[in-house]
Amino acid sequence: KYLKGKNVGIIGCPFSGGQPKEGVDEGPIKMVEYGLIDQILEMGWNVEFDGHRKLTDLKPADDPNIGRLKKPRYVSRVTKAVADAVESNLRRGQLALTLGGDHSLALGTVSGTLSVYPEACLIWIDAHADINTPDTTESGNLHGCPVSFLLAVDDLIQKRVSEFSWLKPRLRPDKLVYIGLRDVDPPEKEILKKYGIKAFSMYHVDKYGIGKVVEMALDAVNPKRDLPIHLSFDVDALDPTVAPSTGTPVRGGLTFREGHYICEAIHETGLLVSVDLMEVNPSLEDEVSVFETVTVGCSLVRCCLGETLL
Ligand code: EXY
Ligand code: MN
Ligand code: MN
Ligand code: MN
Repeated sequence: KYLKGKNVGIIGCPFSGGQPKEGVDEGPIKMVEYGLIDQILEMGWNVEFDGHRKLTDLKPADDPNIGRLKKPRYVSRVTKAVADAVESNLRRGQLALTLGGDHSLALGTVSGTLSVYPEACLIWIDAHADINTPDTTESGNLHGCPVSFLLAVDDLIQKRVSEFSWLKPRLRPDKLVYIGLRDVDPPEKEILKKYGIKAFSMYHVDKYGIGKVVEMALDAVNPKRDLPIHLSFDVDALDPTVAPSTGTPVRGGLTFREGHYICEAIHETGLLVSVDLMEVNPSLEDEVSVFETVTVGCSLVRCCLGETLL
């Protein structure tokens, strides 16, 4: 409906600055090495990919904490560049596919999407809510904060740091929905409650089944099924037995099929304009785990592009 034809622009983002573990920057590199581009071409898509972004060039010489926030300048510069890349892909009629990298990158991807499609809804698949503010974050890791920076609510905007002044908070709380949550910090729960943000935790997946949950999630943010969709998929939403090589694994996650079903069902709406696949860290765990995590990342992406539907 929003995109004409099967054109995808891939934004490879080797970036780990939003959290402390090295290796997550290798996630996009490994997904491409494992053949993701060819797989997408074989599905009949036109693919634009000019290699991974040189994001380390943006690293400032000095980047002291701002309050608790770690590497704020680096994260800000990188995510600004990513926002511009997503915006440019969308303006050229391509689906924007961003491969991470840590989830702070969503500061850029979601901003880019909302600058082209202000009416877009955001479906966030994650074990975590990633909605800490500069005040509530205990870790100071920006991959735990992107959603609070994106939200268009006055009392969060006041708390923002000037370093991120490029970022226009445009996301209305009623356009955001979560699936897969199971490790949410107490202040994050307060924020979800305060703004009435719809969230389907693993409890709801167990209770209703994934089919019903995706339907309810779409009903919440896209009741007429007419708005563009940004899907931000953190691979740690999957159970660690399915995707072990990730920095913040939490037991009790989505099964292989539940994860894929979400991507298939969202593809099926015909409304998907922007996809993030984040937090694959090929330097964690053993060789088999890395293989499983990278290949599941690739197959989730393919399902977003329609692979498994008949
Ligand atoms: N809530 C914790 C924090 O803010 O540090 C953990 C966040 C993990 C974020 C992962 C990537 O989704
Ligand atoms: Mn996340
Ligand atoms: Mn997560
Ligand atoms: Mn926690």
